[in-house]
Amino acid sequence: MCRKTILPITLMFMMLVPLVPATTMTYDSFDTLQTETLSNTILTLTYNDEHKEYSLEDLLAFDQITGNGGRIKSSGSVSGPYTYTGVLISSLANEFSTMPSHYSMVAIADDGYTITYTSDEIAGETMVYDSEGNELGVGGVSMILATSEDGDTDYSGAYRIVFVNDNEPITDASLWAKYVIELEFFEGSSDTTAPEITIVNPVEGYFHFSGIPLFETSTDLIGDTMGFGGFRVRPVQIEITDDVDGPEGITATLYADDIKERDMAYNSENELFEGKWIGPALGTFTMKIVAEDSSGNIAEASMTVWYFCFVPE
Ligand SMILES: [Ca+2]
Repeated sequence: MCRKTILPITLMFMMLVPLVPATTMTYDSFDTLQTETLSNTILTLTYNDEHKEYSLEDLLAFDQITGNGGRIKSSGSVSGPYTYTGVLISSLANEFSTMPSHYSMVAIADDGYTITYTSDEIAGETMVYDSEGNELGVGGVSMILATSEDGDTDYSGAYRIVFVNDNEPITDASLWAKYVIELEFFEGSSDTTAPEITIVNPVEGYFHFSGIPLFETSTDLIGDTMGFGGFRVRPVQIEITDDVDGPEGITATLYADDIKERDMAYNSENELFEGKWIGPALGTFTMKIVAEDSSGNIAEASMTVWYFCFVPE
């Protein structure tokens, strides 16, 4: 009797032994599965130190936008247009319930390269060109993170930020971040640097007739910089540069003794902001220029000008 019962117990024990490594194997497989899931992450979204990770499948679960778009380099060479499908950047921003209505973004590439986007650019307010590189105007395009180019999810530069619509808009290649792995959002603006202003006209220390600098004044005159007949034929001209904004993102205002003279307009031919300073007045004025970028950073530049004009506006 005794020997008969031992055999089944021994058999049962022998059967149990392989179960131990089998259980370990199950855990190993589970770890591998988890690692694979993490390495499937193609995009991280960051806002206020909160990170969210997305696989391609996750991105494809968003509402998809399909449109056409090409890019133009500063050299003038055009790539595309191609057909892109992807997710609106604003849809990605909305993944954070606390995202304010006004936000900016930094796109980070796999090599660490970054591109900063203003809220205007995220809303598609960027210059659109035709296939010849001629400016057509600002806006009318959607900014998306493209999950496919011409139907291919494994395209060169994936995943790119692109600007598309139903036509064939061409936009600045400098805004087409490629190999993007992370989008970091900021409340308001990440741009805290004011524009830089260079006064081109009037020319300091010159006598101007109707705005045209004629000759250098000698120091015993009424003022170093003199404007006779206002700045009409040649307006007040300034050069403004900004770390983030192009001219369409900049506003410039001309003041005389803190009284607003006018808004200055960008002249794409000489790439200067211009504004006439006209109307009857006589005396020494502080001419002041105030420039503001799209993030609200303000710069000022001023010049003392002896001004005389008797012609009405
Ligand atoms: Ca700036």
